[in-house]
Amino acid sequence: MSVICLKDYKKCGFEVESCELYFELFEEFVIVTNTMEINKLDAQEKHIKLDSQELELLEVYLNDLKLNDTRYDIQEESFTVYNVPNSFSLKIKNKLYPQNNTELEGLYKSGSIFCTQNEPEGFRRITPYLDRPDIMSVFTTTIVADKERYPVLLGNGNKQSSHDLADGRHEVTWFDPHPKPSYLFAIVAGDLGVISDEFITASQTKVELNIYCDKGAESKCFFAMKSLKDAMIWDEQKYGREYDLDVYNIVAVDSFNMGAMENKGLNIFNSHYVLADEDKATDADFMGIQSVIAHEYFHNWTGNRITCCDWFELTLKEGLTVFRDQCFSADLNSQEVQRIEDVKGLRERQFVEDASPMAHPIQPDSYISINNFYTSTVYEKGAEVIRMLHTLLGESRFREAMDLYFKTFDGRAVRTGDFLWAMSEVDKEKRVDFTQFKRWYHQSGTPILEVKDSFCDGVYTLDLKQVVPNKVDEIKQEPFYFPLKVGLIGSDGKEIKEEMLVVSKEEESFVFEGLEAKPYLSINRGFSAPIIIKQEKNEYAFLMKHDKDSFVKYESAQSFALETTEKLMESAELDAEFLNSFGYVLDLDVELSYKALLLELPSISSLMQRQKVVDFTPIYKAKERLEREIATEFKEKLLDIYRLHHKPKNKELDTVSVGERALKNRALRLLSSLESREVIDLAYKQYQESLTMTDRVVALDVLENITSHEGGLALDDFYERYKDDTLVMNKYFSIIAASQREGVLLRVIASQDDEVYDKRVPNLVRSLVGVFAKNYKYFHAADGSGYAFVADKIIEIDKINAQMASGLASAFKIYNRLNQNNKNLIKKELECVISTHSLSKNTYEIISKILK
Ligand code: HT7
Ligand code: ZN
Repeated sequence: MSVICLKDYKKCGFEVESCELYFELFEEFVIVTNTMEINKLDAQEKHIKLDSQELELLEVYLNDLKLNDTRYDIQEESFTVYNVPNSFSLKIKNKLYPQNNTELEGLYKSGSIFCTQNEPEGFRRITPYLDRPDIMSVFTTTIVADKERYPVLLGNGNKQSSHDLADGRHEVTWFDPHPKPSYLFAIVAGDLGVISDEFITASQTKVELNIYCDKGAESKCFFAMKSLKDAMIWDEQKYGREYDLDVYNIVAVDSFNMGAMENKGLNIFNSHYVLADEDKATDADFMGIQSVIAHEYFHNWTGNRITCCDWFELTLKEGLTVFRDQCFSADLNSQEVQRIEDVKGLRERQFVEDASPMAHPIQPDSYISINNFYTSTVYEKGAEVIRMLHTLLGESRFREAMDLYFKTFDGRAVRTGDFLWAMSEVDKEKRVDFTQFKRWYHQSGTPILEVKDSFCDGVYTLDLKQVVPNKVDEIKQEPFYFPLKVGLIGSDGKEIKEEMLVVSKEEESFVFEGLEAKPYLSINRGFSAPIIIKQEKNEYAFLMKHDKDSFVKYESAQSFALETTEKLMESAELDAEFLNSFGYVLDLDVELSYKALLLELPSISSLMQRQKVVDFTPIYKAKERLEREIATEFKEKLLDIYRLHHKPKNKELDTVSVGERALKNRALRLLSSLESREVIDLAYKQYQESLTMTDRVVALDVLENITSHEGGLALDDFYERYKDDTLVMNKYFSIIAASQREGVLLRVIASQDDEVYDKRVPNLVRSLVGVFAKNYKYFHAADGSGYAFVADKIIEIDKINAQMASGLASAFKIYNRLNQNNKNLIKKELECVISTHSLSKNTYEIISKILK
């Protein structure tokens, strides 16, 4: 398999001045005619080699002259035209079969809707092209189709013309004035429902807003529309960025490989991130919609107007846009909850990736399939790196730098180095050593900061040691440069001071003078750096009570629970101080969603990450024991919380209502470990009487895990109610696949035969097989049955959709951390997968890295 390397980048010898595309859509095939005006930039170039994949070529014209096949050559991944002049018009006609396209890249069909997905390399499956992000061109798109079947025909940019043709067909032409790379190209054709609205920009331009969906689902699009308008205002106010076309179209489709795609003026979304109403979407689903709608909108500036020079620069647009969407969600909802949720996500996904053979820097230096690099590292760690710059520079300098970035690079394909240049230009006080800071872009792994402190004669000293892991290939890495927000708190609980330290050396000390007594240390406030803190002595109980920093308060509760669970793995004694602190939090008067987070016990994944050799059985046992002890000790308090906040008829989405549901459901989950009749009744009643999907799904999940009788009744009821709604059925399959009850694998296997299940729909595969692969108890079963099942699925799905298959394969990335028995079992399965005939390069890349 060929490896693409960062160091091999070469500027293209040609530019595409304009690209006119003509799509003739039929039921059995599609004819694409692509007319490009091309200029040579490098006189040495004799032939033009375009990217092309699985295309059936019909005709080729150079400057209107039809070429015979001696003038061009079509290979597996390219199409070359020989001896081209300095400037020329190249017209290529080819044929596609979108109805057979199960990879969901290029032009494909989601149900009866024609749609496209071109990032990163889908465009070459539509027409031969210089399919790389630094080739930016002006596109005109005409779509011709049967008017009755496809009344809606959409393209990028603004609608230019439309008219009816003979035989019941019609054509629509779209023109996008903004030069763009091919990965942002899109078309959609279908018989779609729509909701429309408008937005007046700060400079008083009217923008038409449309959200298209399957007919009948229109009423589920209003929250997405509200989120879009919120995002448009936010980007104007926060970054001075206005929208730049007459229309902004969003289309929701069911078959989609990822969350959504920021095609210029024509976003295409996984329907999961558009459609929602209170009866069928959870509070978390609503938050997901708000954040993904905003993310794609923000890409219009950070991604589309300024794009990436090559795919090694992916984090330039993704890390920055995730940072922007995180700040947006924090501004609209709760700063403290958003920060904690973001850090939780980072640790569950990115820290695990960083500790695995798949670890890579946010700017990788090589890849086999770029599709494998849409990772948590590039996205979430990338966002943390931007956040550190924001912290180091401060809000107003950061904004100044962003303005400079937009002004300097608008309309260009650039590199992270260009972004860092803009940041450094505003750093008048020279706060940041950018040379060292750049290591975050090129080094992988999560640094550990070992912290020791001492107090003598009024001086408090912090001794810090950075332990930087080696790269996957054992190459030594250098210390990082990062902001470390610390607070010192007096024994009376009063804040003494807060400071932002800048850490840059392998070992360094910071002193704080003039103190009366040794203070309590609150470290990495707000999670100012994406690192792991290791302290000799921890003051969790004190910090849970007195720290004003909402993140460190949460962190202390988590760490206390982690250590308590670990102690339970070795002894029968439960730490009484932990129970006291937990009781203290139960009585806290803070925002309810935040309180629900403070009461959350550590996940299996976070416990697993701390073990040298992972053994899931003791982890599960200790966690279950801790839950039971807490529920027994605080049964009455938890019941009081439950009763106080259980409002089954309330469907509102305001902060208090969402917080009440989060908190009372936390109480219910904790109580469920008692497996008592009282709790079963409570959960069953909640399942039956609640009007929100949040409450219904939590109750169903609780019942599924503690009682086969009521669990079975509720699950059957859920199935009957929602079997016609695929989005809700994803939740049904996930609950089965994540269940801790025995016999899960057999139920997962049986679910594949359910008439709702379809292995060609990524959401369904992720909900069933993907969720099962995260069910540590059964995926890692000692008899190897979980591994064998998932490995079989990888082989099967790889033939349908390589991106989906490689996503499943990454579930095996904790291979090197497991005990020898599990390792042997995995090895056997993965060796079988990797030897499969014509395995995709996506899956090959992941498995070969794991087995290395
Ligand atoms: N920029 C997009 C990344 C993407 C994608 C989206 C949908 C289907 C396949 C895809 N491949 C890459 C999504 C984003 O980050 O906004
Ligand atoms: Zn993105």
